[in-house]
Amino acid sequence: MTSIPSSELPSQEFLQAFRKIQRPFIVAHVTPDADAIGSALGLATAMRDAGIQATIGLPAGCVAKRLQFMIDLAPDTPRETEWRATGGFDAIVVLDTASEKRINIEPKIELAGSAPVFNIDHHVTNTDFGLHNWVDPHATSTCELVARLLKEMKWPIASRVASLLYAGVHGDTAGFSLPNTTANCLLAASDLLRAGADVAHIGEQLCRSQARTDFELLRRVYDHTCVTDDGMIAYSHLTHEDFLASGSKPEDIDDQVSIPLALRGVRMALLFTEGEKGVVRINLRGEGKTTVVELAQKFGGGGHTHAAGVRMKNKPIQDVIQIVLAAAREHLAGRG
Ligand SMILES: [Mn+2]
Repeated sequence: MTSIPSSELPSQEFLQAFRKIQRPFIVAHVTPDADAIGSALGLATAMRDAGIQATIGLPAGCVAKRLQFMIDLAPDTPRETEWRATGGFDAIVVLDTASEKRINIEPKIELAGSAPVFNIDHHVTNTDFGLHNWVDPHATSTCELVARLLKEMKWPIASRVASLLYAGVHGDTAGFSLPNTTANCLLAASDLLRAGADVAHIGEQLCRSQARTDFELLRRVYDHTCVTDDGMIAYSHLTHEDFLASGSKPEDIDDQVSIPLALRGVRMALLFTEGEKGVVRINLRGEGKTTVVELAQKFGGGGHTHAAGVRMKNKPIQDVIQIVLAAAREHLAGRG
C-alpha cells in the first residue's frame, strides 16, 4: 500500500504571525475565478466565525454572473470595493494571486501602509511578494491551501465555508479531472464534504446553469474553433463585437477554452478574447504532458503548468493569434 504524502503546511513563522491577526483585509486576483472568490470569501467567513474581524476587498461588478452564487453563500461577510487606509486593518491577506500587479483592488498593496502582507497561493510563477509567503505549486487550488490552514488553526468550518472552498477546488481541477488533481486534493474535498459542502448545488451552479448570454458566447467559441493541420493545437477567439452581440462582459470569460481543448487528440488549446476594447486576453491549456506556462511567460503572462494566461494590449486580435500560434507550434515541437 502506498501511503499518501502529508500535505505541506506553512512555516512556523508564518503560522505564528497568522495567529496574531485580528483585523485582516482579504483580497484575491483580478477577474476572480471560483478559486479566488472561494478562498477569499471562505477564509474571511471562517475567520469571522472564529471571532476575527475579517473584511474582503472586492471591486463592484467584477464577479462573473455564473459565480454570483458564491457571493450569495456568505452575503453577510463584510466587503469593501476599494482599499481604505482608515480601515484599521492589521494584515493584508492576498490569495491565489501570482504578483502584486494582479491584485484585485485599488490602490495596490504598496500604498496600504504598514500592515504586513500574507501571500497564500499555488501559482508556480508567484513572486513571493509578501512579508509572509506560503506558495505551494503542488496544490490544486488556493482553496485546498485554505482548507489545510483552517484545519491547522483548528477553526470550525461551517457548511457555507466548506461549499465556498469546495467550489474553488472543483473550479481549478475542472471537476477533479485535470492533471493537477492529487490524492491530497481528494482528501481535502472529502473533509469539505464532511463539513457540509453542498456538492449538488455547486455542481449545478458551476456546470449546469449557463445564462443565455454565456450560452450565446459559447456558440461563438464553437463556431470560431480551428485546429492546426497536425491536430495538436485547437484555438478559438471572441472579438469585442462578439461580446457586444451576445450581451456578455469581459468578466464572463472563465473556462471557455475547455471547448477547443475538448477535441480528441488536441494537446494544447488557446482562446483569444477581446472583452475590453484594445486588450486581448489569451487563455492557454495543456493536456497530459504538454505544459503551457513557459509559453505564457514568453509573452509576459503566467499561471500554472497546464493552465496559464496572458494579456496583450494594442494589437489587433488576428495579429495576436498569428504571433501566439507560431510560438505555440515552436513550443510543442520542443523548440520554444
Ligand atoms: Mn487558483
